[in-house]
Amino acid sequence: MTEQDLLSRAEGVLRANDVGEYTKPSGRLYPHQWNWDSAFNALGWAHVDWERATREVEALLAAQWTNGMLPHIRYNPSVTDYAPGPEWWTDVPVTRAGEVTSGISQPPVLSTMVHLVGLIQPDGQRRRHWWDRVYDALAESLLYFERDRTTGNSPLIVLVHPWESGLDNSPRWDAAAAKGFRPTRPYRRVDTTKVAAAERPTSRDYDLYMFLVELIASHRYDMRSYLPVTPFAFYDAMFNAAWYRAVKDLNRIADMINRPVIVSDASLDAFRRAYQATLWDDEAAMFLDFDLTARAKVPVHSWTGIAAVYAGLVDGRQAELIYDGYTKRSRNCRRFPSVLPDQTGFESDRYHRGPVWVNANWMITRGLAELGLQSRARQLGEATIELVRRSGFYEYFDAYTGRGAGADQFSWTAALTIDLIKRPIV
Ligand code: 9WN
Repeated sequence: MTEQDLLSRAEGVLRANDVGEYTKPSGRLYPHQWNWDSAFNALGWAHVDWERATREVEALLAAQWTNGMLPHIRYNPSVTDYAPGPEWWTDVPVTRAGEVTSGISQPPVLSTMVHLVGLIQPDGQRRRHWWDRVYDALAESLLYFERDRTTGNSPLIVLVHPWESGLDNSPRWDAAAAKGFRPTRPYRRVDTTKVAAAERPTSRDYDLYMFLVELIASHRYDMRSYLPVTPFAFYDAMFNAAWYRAVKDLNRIADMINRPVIVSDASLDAFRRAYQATLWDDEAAMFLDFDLTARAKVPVHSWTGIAAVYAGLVDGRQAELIYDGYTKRSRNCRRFPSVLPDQTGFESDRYHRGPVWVNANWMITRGLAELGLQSRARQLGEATIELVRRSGFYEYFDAYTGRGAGADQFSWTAALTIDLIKRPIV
């Protein structure tokens, strides 16, 4: 298949999942609008229809809460074949009447994507005008985490639900799921009627997800009252890296449209020092998540441990050390597995427990290039395009065989493949 064919197929996936103002992550499995999916999808759209990219972002921003939080799902009220539906997230404090959303957020990559989408627009005036229009909402969405999701003296952000991590059934959450929490009400699952149950989270995982949904809703989404009592509170290394990078990118936008920066350089330095001091692990030679209830690092080595490369939270030397270590330990895998194959809980074809994901590869590819590690970035970018060319636009890929799994015709796989082809590493 030529590069041109791959590009037009990728565009076809976005168009097939396009429902006007937002792009479904996949036709059958994920019918609503998801936060970080839409951010990645906007970047793909920017290369083929720039106006459409801006609409994707603005539709997501319409779901913003009065406290600034951008929810992880913006429900489409006319769709009912997804669970859990909005009935589990009662009385959410949306800014716009009529919006229906979930009650947690997702990795905050949106400002980074908005920065890139803007740069793709050749007309400087149009670009700045758009940035100006979305700037305040983006700033609030990032400052929310500083205001409501930090605790004690640490500037690091607390994750309150596995769905928030975007990597729902990562073995990093196994210890929490093993505690046997269950919701008080029965719940239904729709996901396992659409793709193989063996590729999805287990019922024990879902018990934890639904228990936490009930707990968060019962605290009326007030994290100050929820944090002291929840059994699930983590400094997630990828989530925090995404926030740091988003703030830096929004600061760059601010500079270009003459707005005040949202977080000062001094605060960013303090964040970087806290990230290194709290999450770095010498023995693992990567970053680890931190469990606030156990007051200990989470001993699972996964790709979130190298997400600092995406954020520029490390210099080139430390990036090389982490990335090369990860590559060496997964040399018998496709590039690169979401969990290292020597870890307890690794499963090569189950969701976030080992398969290769295009968004993770894209984030690390871009991060490597920005740190000056061009040849590694080029190799990873090319391996990612090749995987998609051979296996199709799947949600994820078996870490050993590269077989596509989960949802087919998955939007961000298409969107980010377009970006990898259109903006090659130089
Ligand atoms: C729950 C949409 C989302 C992604 C997540 C991925 C998966 C949802 C689900 O799908 O999560 O939010 O139903 O399993 O884990 O990263 O945003 O593609």
